[in-house]
Amino acid sequence: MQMTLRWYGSQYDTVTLKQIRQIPGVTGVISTLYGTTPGEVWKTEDILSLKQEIEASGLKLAGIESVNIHDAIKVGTPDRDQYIDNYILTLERLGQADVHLVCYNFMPVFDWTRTELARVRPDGSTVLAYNQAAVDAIHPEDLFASLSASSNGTVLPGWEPERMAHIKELFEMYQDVDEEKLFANLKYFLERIMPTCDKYDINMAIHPDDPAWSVFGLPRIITSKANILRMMQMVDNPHNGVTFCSGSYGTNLENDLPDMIRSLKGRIHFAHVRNLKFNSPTDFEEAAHLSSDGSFDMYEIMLALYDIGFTGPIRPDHGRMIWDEVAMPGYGLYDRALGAAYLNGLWEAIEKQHRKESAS
Ligand SMILES: [Mn+2]
Repeated sequence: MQMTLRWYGSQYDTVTLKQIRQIPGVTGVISTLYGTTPGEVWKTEDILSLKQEIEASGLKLAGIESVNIHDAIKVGTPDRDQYIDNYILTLERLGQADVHLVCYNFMPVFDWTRTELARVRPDGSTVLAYNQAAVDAIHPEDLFASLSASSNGTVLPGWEPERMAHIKELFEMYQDVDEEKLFANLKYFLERIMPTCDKYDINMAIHPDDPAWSVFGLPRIITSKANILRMMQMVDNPHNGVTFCSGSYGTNLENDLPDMIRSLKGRIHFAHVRNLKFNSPTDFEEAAHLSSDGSFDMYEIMLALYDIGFTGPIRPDHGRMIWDEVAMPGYGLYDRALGAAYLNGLWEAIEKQHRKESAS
């Protein structure tokens, strides 16, 4: 595996490439062109300048998170082919720039949903949290207002004000889209882009829906082992793969994370590894990465990745806000650096144990 950190670019991120470079074992970053909007064709010069800036710091651009999908593609409106053509052009330019990993999601309207961005934990750190009763009691527009008020002045990816200004129209667009239609539209999209992915060896890595169930009555499909295997089989190409995000699949306690990882051997192209602490099945908060701070066995998750021969980029995911850092919620430096060091430690132990066992 290659340990990476997500980086939002020098214009948007409070964390610098120099800081990331100094985290032991981190060799690359996962980034994107944050100024772009879904549906737009990325400019080669912008891709190359992002890549050069990262490489000049001694890091590698390990992949893109995300190239977002225009709603026309998810809804399947008549103009979707134009947007898929644009997506293909972006993929070609990324491939020509030697980028081979693209993370994306297929969630209607909202990327991820949390009800609090700074819930205080017993140690005084603050974390993102989700409470289903709070979601059920709020209108989506009000949720956006309350989240942006506590985002420390940053723009939350997936919750951009331009996008949220059209939230009513977005909900109307998805009115007739159910899970089956969403699956069909995803299949259509993947079938069209796969020849380009084959040509440039681009691994597409779909991010699970977060949380892994329907919110605000919108359909959600990338939520469970059965659904993700259905998606792998419906377009059975190794470039059609997964971002295994423990914190997103893990929102549903029925998902057995190590078992899911093992069932996706060869199709996990990217991993997000973080821990959650459940107070009830519908109320959780984002804990430190350490197993004992949350509800997941992080050793078993890393062991499963090791067992399937995972070699792709991995990153710690949302971190707690600690040591008085002010940053985008979930994306400060300190706790993600601790997360990276901890995951590297688990990996080293697993690797050495395995080597000892195979030598004896
Ligand atoms: Mn994730």
